[in-house]
Amino acid sequence: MHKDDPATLAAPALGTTPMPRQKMDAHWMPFTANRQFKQAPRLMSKADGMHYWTPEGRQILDGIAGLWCVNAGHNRSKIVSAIQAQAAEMDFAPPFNMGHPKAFELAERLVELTPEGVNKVFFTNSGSEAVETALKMAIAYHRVRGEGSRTRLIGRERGYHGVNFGGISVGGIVGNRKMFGTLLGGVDHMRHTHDLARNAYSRGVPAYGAELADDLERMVALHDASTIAAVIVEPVAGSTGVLLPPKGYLERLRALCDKHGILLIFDEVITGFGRLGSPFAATHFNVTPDLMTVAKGITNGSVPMGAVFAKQFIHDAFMTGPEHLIEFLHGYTYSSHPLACAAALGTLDTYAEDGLLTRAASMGPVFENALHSLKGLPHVIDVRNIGLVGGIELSPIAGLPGKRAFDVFLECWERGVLIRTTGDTIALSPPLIIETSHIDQIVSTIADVLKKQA
Ligand code: PXG
Repeated sequence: MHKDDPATLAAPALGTTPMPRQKMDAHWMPFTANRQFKQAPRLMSKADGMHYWTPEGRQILDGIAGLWCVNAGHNRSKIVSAIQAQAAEMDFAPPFNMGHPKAFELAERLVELTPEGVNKVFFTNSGSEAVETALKMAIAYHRVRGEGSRTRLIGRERGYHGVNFGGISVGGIVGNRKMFGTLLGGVDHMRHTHDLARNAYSRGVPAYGAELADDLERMVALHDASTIAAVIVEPVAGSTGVLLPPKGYLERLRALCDKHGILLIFDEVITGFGRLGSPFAATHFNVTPDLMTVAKGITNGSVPMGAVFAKQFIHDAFMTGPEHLIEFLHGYTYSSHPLACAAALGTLDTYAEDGLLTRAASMGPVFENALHSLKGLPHVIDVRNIGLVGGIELSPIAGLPGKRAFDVFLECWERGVLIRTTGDTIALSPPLIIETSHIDQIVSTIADVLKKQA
């Protein structure tokens, strides 16, 4: 390529040859401001431990574990070699009416971590697929045991359950719903639990709002319990801007579900695998749902995989009828894909060896103190935290919601720290291997950027 070719980018790669500017027209990027991105691309081409590197060799500290998934940090040797070995041994095995050993081994390993009684694993390839699977399982469960009128699903305002039709129907993020028609019928929503007036700057779970779980009683009063199959909530809501459950809220929801024969689904796609300082939110809060959805951290983000964990009784309800017939007509070509299973086994080994499923409990207080030091800085209106999850809510620029936080994100990237923003909230979810020096770098970078924005 001639050096004057306009497709040659000025920035040299580590002081050597200029990087050719990549063509970017064809790729329609997911959940991205495509035009903004393509004007000033943010590319990553290497990752190790707590860091990414850009193609030019700039080091970026990962404040969000990729996207809430790289809990053990990047490029972990056990995971890498497990994937490499599996790719060479067997690329694919059909998952329907056939099996491969690692799928069974992985399921057994996973149920060692789940709460008592949650001991069946159904594999998917993403959190969104896990959510669809759990919703279908819940409705079908009631039908197979003779209560086919229980078809209604209850979600919550501001909930995020992936992007498929079931997930956006029970979800409560308006931007993700409004473009896509009438969605699933027979869905209703409880109120969200965000309450800045009563709970701003709580450390850990907020004190006020457990009574919001009683919205389920209102749903029962309106629709009757005999029409309701399940309630789905994120125990800690991530994508909407880090909303923690008020003290006692999840317990109350569990009790109401029991009272009315409604299944409780915890969407643990971001809380699973150590994020809160315990293997799952269910184990952290000591509230056991009937179904749990997971993804992301199950393979440390290395190969796509999700799963639904189910209580024994749900599984058993399906195990009737002639034994040669399929009991649950659902599954994906890539359910329990060999590469994903190998990656997940390497991931569980890594988590165990490094004690990562509980590390957020010991690092949580350091993280909490650092985050709350941002109180009083320009535009900060709340700081929320639990385990290694942090939310810093900023006051929006009048008429331009989301812009303030997005500008902070862009400036942090320039300063070598990857954060995530949603609306005007900065969300942090670093790899669980994080050390105090990394926490200091993330928080001081955000602080400097906020001061500059004043
Ligand atoms: N449920 C929950 C609770 C999630 O957080 C999904 C389901 C969907 O998972 P998949 O694998 O289909 O993407 C998620 C995904 C963010 C962010 O910035 C979070 C997610 C996805 C994209 C962005 O908080 N979580």
